Amino acid sequence: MALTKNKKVLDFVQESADLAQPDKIVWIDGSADQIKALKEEAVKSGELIKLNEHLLPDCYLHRTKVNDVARVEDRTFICTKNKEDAGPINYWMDPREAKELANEIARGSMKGRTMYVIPYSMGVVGSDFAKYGIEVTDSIYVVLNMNIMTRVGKSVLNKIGKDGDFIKGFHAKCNVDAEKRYIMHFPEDNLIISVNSAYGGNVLLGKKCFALRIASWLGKNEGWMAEHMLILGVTFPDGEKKYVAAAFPSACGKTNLAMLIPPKHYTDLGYKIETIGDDIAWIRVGEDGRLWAVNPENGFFGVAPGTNEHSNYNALQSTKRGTIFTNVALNTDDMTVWWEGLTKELPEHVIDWTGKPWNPAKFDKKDKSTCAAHPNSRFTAPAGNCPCISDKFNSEKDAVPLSAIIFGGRRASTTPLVYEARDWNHGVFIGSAMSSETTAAAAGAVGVLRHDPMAMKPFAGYHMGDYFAHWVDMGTKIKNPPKIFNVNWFRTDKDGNFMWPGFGDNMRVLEWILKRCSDTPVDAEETAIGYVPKAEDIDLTDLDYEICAGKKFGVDDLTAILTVDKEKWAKEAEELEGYYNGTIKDRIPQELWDCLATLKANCKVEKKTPATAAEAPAKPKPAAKKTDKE
Ligand code: GTP
Ligand code: SPV
Ligand code: MN
Repeated sequence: MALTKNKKVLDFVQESADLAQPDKIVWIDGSADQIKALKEEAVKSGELIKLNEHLLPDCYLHRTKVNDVARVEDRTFICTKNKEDAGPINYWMDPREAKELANEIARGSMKGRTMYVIPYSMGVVGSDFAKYGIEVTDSIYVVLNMNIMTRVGKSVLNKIGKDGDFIKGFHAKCNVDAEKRYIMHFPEDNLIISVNSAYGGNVLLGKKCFALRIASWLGKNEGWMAEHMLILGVTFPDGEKKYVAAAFPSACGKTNLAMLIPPKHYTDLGYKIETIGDDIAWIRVGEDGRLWAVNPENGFFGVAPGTNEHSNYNALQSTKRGTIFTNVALNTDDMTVWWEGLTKELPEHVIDWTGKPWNPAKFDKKDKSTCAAHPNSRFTAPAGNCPCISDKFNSEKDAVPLSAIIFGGRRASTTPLVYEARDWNHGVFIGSAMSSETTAAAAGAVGVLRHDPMAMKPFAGYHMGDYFAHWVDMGTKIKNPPKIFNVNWFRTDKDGNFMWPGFGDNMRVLEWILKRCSDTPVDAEETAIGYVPKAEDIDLTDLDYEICAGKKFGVDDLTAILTVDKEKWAKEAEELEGYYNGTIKDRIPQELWDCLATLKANCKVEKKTPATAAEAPAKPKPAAKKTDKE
């Protein structure tokens, strides 16, 4: 029975049913009984495998089709009336053609099936930041994941009320045909359509589709920001708390940084980290002229491989109950889960992510096809499970004020461990200049260096140049802006070893960042690219990291990864100029051209004080660089 009298909701559900022709419509009320019954049904049909109730209570394993294991960027479309509005970096389709195509694919596709209607909230229901959505889907997996990742149920319909607005989301699994897979966004109609997938970011429509692509569009028009950022809080030994947001591309360390456990040296001093979010931040300007952020999600859709007790204890703990695992391996000895990096020893009796027995003897770390778990296998875990979740996370009023924004990516060379922007616009420039090696989070080649401005390349719902301009414009509205930094945990030596320990030891960098945000900032070195720490100001106490066999990390190694190589940066600037001049050109704000000119000038001449005067950028050279390994 329909759970609302809202005509717009009822019309959307009816239109969806008329198209897909399900046998049955079930409204998700969010009750524990209903969710329990759906889990039982999914176990019966084989869609979910029940895991060991004693070791992993209320946890399940799901395997997707092998052609459906990640976001599909080349099948993701922004469907605006004007192609220009979607911009050159997004794939675009005419909205009328897109709807016709989707209708053709989805027509009758739910025959013999049930269509579930999921009312959900991004943000705490009823809070100032909250926005609501209705997703219809024929997948129980989607219902159960949305129930973890968002706030679901009747309370949402009550808030939408009799004529409130919401984002419409239509999802039909169809035949999971990769050739007919489309993830379509209609920002002008508050509509998302997803067909022929049943995987994560393609189908949990509250996440990337709504909370980033549609929300970034709304944010531009309404004066706020939707970003691919984690949010964390740091408590200092004297009890003071500061908050930080960080944008890293997919599978580049947001979940890990958000749940970081500081080295013992720091916990002994009294430092503490709390998590507010690990993937998405909605950010507004507060009355005090600072930026305030919330995490609109209610769970973590985290990367499984590499997660273990030592690398990310808090994430692992989060998966111990009420979790759905996707495409990890099944340990049949005790019906628990396994993935590469969970334990050093390889378990013997394992079914791999495709459902076949796995032979540990054939496992070769360098050959992903021998892995038991898919490299983009994930856990969907309730945020409330996380041992270090912040008390601000679920509170109706509490956004958190940001002291710092951090950008970062996977860069084998060039980019130092950390550096600080000279001011807001320079920070925006640094974000716009981000490049990172691709990961398994999206279909396609892995390890290819590509531009991923602000980690939003796959997620900005409109023209990238206008998105940059929005950032610049926000800067004019923030009286007390956060400082902006860039980090790189992924520098490698000539043998491909990571030169920085990363994970918990990133606390050492975080401390420097926050010391730069204090009223009496620690000193820094002004370089061609911004402010870089003096090596002695990063605390290496008790750091015990072996870069490669027998070689322990020392101050020299720190100095090496803090060095700014002007020659490399001159090339970087030239390559960036090619990117700017490529497709975004006309809509790149002048402020960013000025920063580029400054960077070029700083890298060219040996000067004590870096130049700040803008020079006209030289004629473009097309971008050619494909890999970062030099
Ligand atoms: P999405 O959920 O895809 O947006 O990813 P994310 O940014 O949350 O990435 P996540 O924290 O899950 O990290 C993904 C991968 O990066 C894992 O394989 C981690 O082991 C690795 N990683 C994270 N932090 C570090 C680090 O500090 N150093 C190194 N070397 N690897 C890291
Ligand atoms: C990402 O790819 O950035 C993710 C996973 O966080 S997904 O939800 O699939 O987009
Ligand atoms: Mn993400």
